[in-house]
Amino acid sequence: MGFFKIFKSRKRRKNPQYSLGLHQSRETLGSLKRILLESKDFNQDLYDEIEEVLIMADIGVETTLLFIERLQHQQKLRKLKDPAELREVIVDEMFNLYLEGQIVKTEINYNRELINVYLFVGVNGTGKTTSIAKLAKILKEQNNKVLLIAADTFRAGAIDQLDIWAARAGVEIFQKAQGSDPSSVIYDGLMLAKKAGHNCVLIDTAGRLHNKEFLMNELAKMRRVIEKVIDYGPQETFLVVDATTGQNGLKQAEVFKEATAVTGVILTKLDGSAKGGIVLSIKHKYQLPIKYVGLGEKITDLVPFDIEEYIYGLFSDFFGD
Ligand SMILES: Nc1nc2c(ncn2[C@@H]2O[C@H](COP(=O)(O)OP(=O)(O)OP(=O)(O)O)[C@@H](O)[C@H]2O)c(=O)[nH]1
Ligand SMILES: [Mg+2]
Repeated sequence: MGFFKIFKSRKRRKNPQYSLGLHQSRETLGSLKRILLESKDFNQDLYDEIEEVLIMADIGVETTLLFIERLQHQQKLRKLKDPAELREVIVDEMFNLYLEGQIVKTEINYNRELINVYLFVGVNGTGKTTSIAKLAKILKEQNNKVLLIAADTFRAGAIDQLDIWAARAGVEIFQKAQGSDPSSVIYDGLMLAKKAGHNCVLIDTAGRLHNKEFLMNELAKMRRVIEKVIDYGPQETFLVVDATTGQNGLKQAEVFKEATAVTGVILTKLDGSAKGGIVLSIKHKYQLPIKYVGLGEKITDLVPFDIEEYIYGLFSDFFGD
């Protein structure tokens, strides 16, 4: 049985945060329903229209073309008569596309016995600092002793901003003066964590452009410092991507992947984006798992990525409710 039927029959409880957060993307992809219901047969115009919507939803040209091929293949295989029947195929194939390839592990790497270091990187303004606060709160509620390290010593106000978020999350922060070498802040912060027994350390870094060589080199240095203090290195290096920047945002993924060993993506601002299809591009093109998604500005608006909730959130119109 495909995902569509399973989901329909299971009557699974949906997470309302996903449905709310994805409303803009759902409007984009929701127009597929009208296109399918209004089409009389499977002609090229129909597939062109589908293609246009998928590109608008930022699934990306490459992934969209592959996706359309799969729809056409399934249409023949399942001997479909009515374009409306493609709703089920679209949902099933979205699911398949996400799941295939490398194993998709969405939960974060975590070991109760170790100091878990999470490094956050990304371009300016993507939501690194906010996501750190949100994740800190989640980890704290799971009874971890959490420390934030303010290694964005570059932007004026960045340390104070993290300080405010630390207070909101109810966790501790390690900071030095603005302008300090970020690697030295990380070193001292990790030494403190070792001494004081923090088991989760979240490191905020300055937003950087992926074409600024010196900033990218700095990331490599930060990593070396982490490995010096904690020989197994960071449990995760999260690339924080702003969903509203769409495919442009994704170009960063490649460069950041080269500069440092990115282990997963935190996709923010999905609530303000009509480009929810970006999830498929990230997985299909860059083989990076999405670990969390940001669905709003509040401290509780970070949720673990869940492909079922996500596809349901995008296509709930297709399921008839
Ligand atoms: N709607 C919405 N806004 C978000 C989300 N995540 C972050 N933001 C907003 O995005 C803006 C930038 O967030 P920051 O956390 O400061 O981003 P940053 O990556 O740390 O920025 P720099 O340190 O300047 O590189 C803030 O106004 C946040 O409230 C989200 O999931 N949804
Ligand atoms: Mg920041």
